[in-house]
Amino acid sequence: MKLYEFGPTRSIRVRWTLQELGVPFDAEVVNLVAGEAQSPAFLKLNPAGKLPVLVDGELVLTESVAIVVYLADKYPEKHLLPAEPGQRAQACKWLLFAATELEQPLWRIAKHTVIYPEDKRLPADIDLAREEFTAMARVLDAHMDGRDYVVGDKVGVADFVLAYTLDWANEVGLLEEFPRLRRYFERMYQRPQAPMRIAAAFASIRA
Ligand SMILES: N[C@@H](CCC(=O)N[C@@H](CS)C(=O)NCC(=O)O)C(=O)O
Repeated sequence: MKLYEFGPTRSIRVRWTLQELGVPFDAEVVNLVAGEAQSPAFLKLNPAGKLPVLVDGELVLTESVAIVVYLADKYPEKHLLPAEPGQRAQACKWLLFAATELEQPLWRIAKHTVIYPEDKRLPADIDLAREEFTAMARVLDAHMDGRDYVVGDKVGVADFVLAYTLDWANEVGLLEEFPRLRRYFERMYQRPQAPMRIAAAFASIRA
């Protein structure tokens, strides 16, 4: 298996899952800053020009959430997704919640602060996105009351995806009113196979 990745990006979710599974994999850095995701060779792998990409034999898979679900399914003995359909559906729900309700406003904040050229940035959308993130973080925070993991009593890919997404929120100062969520994602990053935190990954690409 080969993971195409770059520093602080969503490829961290896939690296985290691979490291927790303890399976061998190759990794290739695609330097987004240098525009390498737009090279013809990379666009053949992912026409969207985005990371992460996982190649496993004939399978070329994009979308970080789809990749972590694939990996959990490929190694069912590691129990990174519940087998029971109801519990599995809950895990999928939180994976989608992470990508659509939590990450989507974070992505808007990133675009309107650093990614878009200045003349395309909409400062008003930053405020809206912060409000939307906070409302959805409240939902997760209430759910985490009395829980160690987002579903059941075992760690799984939904915890890794949520922890990465909460680390991102923490980087933009959105977790100040959520000490329980801070404790949750920091506990996940204390796991021995956890990847680099986003701040450290940014520092590593600047070095
Ligand atoms: N929904 C996709 C998002 C992928 C994505 O936007 N990746 C970013 C890095 S985190 C990227 O490669 N951006 C390059 C670009 O937009 O040019 C996923 O979760 O995999």
